[in-house]
Amino acid sequence: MWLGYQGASARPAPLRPINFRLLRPATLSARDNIGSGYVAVPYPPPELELKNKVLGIVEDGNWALFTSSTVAVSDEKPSSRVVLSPNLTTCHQSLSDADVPVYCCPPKPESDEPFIDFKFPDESQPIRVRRPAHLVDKEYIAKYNKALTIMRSLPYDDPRNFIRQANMHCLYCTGAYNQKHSNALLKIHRSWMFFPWHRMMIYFHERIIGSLMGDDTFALPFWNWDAPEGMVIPIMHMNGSFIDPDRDSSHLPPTVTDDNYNHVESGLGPEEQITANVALMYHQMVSGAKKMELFMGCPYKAGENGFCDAPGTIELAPHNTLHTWVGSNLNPEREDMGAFYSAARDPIFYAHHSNIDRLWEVWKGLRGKNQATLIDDPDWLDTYFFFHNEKLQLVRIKIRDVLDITNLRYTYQEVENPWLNARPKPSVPPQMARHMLKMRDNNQNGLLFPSNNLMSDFGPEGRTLDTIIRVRVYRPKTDRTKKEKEEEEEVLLVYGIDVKKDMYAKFDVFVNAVDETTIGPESREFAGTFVNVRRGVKRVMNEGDDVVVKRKTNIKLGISELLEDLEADGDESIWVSLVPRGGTGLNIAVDGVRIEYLR
Ligand SMILES: [Cu+2]
Repeated sequence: MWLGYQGASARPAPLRPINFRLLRPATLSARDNIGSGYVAVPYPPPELELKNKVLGIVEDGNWALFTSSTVAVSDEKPSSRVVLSPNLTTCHQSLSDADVPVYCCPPKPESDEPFIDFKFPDESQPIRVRRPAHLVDKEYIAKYNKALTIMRSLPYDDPRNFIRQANMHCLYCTGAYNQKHSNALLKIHRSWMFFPWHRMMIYFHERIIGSLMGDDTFALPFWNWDAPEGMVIPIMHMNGSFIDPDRDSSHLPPTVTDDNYNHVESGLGPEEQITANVALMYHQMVSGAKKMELFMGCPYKAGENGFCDAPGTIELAPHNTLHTWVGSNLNPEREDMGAFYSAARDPIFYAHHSNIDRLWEVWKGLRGKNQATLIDDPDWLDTYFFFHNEKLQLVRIKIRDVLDITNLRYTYQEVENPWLNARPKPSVPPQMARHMLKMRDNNQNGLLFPSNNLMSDFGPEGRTLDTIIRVRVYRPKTDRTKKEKEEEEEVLLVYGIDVKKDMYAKFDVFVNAVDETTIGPESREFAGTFVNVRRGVKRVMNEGDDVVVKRKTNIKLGISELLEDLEADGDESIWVSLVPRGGTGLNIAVDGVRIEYLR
């Protein structure tokens, strides 16, 4: 017998919606207008109510009746495919590391609201052009600033309220909703949900701002941190309603962004930092992202078993790294930007994600017409979420709805992508490096392993990254033809990554590095990075039980091009170094490293 989720009973006793503010009482401000006793805008309109009742019950299978006040029980197994979606009746709180409740659920359960299905904006609407934040003019900033001020002053009951908007991210990053038809938590990071979910979020946010300023041509700016001119916190975000006091004060302008932030300062001068950032981008967008999954993240499907946990390149860095880089080092979890639950409280979040969204478009363009750039799996296409639109309606929107931005009536201003041809060079000439690595191989210095693939598996306990791990990894195939390489990307899989505590954790991966302590993304040996950003929650309270949300993670790093440049394509094994960063390695264990091939 299948037991449906127990709707309203799972909701915790009413907490003030913004209890996590308790973490930082000093930053409480009137502008957020939290919990004020406003009368909500009267909705839903009665004609919408019936539709909700119908659609909410039968949309993807033969499911029992769900309402927020009944316990749903069904004897029937789902008769059709179950797509990933939130069960809106299950919103629950979480606990931060300091045992402070994090509660970002809406004041009124979204399951009590009628919803409509998303419709594309009318084709007669102007195409809204998102421009680089460092290039927008004063008039634009003033209008946007005014709209933000209004958003902050709206009552918390109003889904357009600025903190309500921010809490949308909190809901879906902390696992505040269960998946529909399952007790598994729904999370939108570290998988192929990452790009589309954030596209939806900022799309609705943008439309709300446009309507508040009475300008349907309004488009969000993008923080162009992948180009030298944009590698600083945009000046517009240093004024008015764009300010967030909870940022790392040593990272304000004119400090150059560290797109591969190690949780400690890189010590690089501005020019070197820019070079490193550009090289990182080349790796994350070009050489390390030659297959869909490497860029988009792994397939994540409904139910416990379909869970996946291998993020795409851009999500790891610069996305994760810059979140942490912006957040305040004085706050326990680097709030605001440095923890997912609070990140969208900083207006820069939207410009950050606008650039992420742009890079998705750029990547599609780079892959060209002949190569698949869209996932055709219906489970992904039909995955849906709920957002409020500018008319305060709850909208159900599917991933398939947001795949063509022309349909959404927006675009990006064309800018130079300086990383496009920034293919890095090896730090040591490959012939010399091979010689030195061979010498190392012959020296029994305790760091070495025999050349067989089993030894790059560290066993069920894994190995802690308290120091650099160097391991020789066997390559099943050598000297593949160009065609074979195009068909199948050689992938370095670092598996069973166990981040023991929800906190910033990072290690970089190098191939055939002679001295990995002195190099970074500007060197060809750099194969990628793993970055864990805090959710800002320790436990998610689910159904009266604590659900342990920790689980092991993988990363997949595309290395075909890198191996060519390191002249290692004929070698039966390569040296792989895992280099812990920022003192975070004690908190990370890894089960092993191996080579796979990805079509
Ligand atoms: Cu996010």
